[in-house]
Amino acid sequence: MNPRTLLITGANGEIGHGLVSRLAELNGDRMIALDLHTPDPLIRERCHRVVAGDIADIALLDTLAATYDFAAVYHLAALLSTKSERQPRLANRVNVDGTLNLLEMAVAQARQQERPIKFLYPSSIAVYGLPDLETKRRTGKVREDAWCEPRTMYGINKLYCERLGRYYECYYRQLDAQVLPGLLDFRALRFPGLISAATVPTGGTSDYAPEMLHAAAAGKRYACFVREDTRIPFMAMPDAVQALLDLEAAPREQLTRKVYNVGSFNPSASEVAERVRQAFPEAQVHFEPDAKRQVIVDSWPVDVDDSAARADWNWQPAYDLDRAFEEYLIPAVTKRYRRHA
Ligand code: NAD
Ligand code: AKB
Repeated sequence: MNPRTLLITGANGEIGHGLVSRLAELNGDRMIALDLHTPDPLIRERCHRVVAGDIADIALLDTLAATYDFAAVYHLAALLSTKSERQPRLANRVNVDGTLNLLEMAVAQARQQERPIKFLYPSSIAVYGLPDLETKRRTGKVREDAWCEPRTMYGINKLYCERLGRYYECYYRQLDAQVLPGLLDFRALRFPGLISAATVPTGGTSDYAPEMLHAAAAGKRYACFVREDTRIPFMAMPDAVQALLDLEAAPREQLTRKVYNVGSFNPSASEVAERVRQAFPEAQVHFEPDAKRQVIVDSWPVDVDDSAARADWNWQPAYDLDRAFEEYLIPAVTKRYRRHA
């Protein structure tokens, strides 16, 4: 069988690192990596081609589309929530206009190749917006269609792009004389905060958990910017990558939704600190909440109801909280910082 060609935007980011490494282990897919910043050597050696460029650059996307027949697009490039809140117009340009450019490119490719193109879109728990802590606690796990009232630019961008994906798959150019349905096969996951042992996040608001862990492993003090009782869902990076691959591989007829919640574990910030202190007894973690970032995290749910993903495509995380820390995060970050010492 000929290798498939995949376009991965934002390949130099946290998920990009995990996804490119996993795909390289798995099969012979040809990966074309696109990122604003020149992807690092680890990405370069695993990809067929790496391109340093902007997803806002339509001429660049046209050139890529003229050169390759993509079977799937993993569209990871984005500005995350804290960065987006600081530069909302730029966020809209990257997160919305950039996504629109990729959707246009994918539909044009599907027409040219006369087959649907899969479009994998990592959305976020930031699409939810609980109005206050009491409602957040009372609500517990949120279902996909509840509380979609985001209060951040990033959350609004993500929710809109989920809907753009549905539009491009189901209603694209619906007034044309000849409507061509099913050109795009859009599939989105609403990820919780992700924790990777290999990379340190930047620009997100769930970053306190991975930052705490990496700081402790590196022997640095850490001031956690949320309260001890803050609780949102998290996931270990290998599970996030697996979720993307499993959703991509799922037979289309089994999917009852375009957008799925996926969850794993949901420790409070003090429970994360406890795990970190158990592994690194010298860790210097203290809590110094930033009132404004706190409001954002407080508007995100305590957990997600991912029963649709479990029923439709057998989603099941490999890592619960214990396994994530004991078998993945602690051993891998210890090794990482020992190597860097
Ligand atoms: P990241 O910030 O680590 O990576 C994003 C990458 O996109 C970066 O390498 C950046 O250089 C690139 N990028 C930014 N603007 C670009 C542009 N204009 N053109 C080309 N590339 C550009 O983020 P990540 O954690 O890898 O997240 C990937 C995706 O997953 C994002 O869409 C994010 O919203 C989503 N997501 C992440 C998390 C998480 O906790 N990490 C949770 C939910 C959803
Ligand atoms: C962020 O904090 O912005 C991301 C996310 C939860 O989408 N990590």
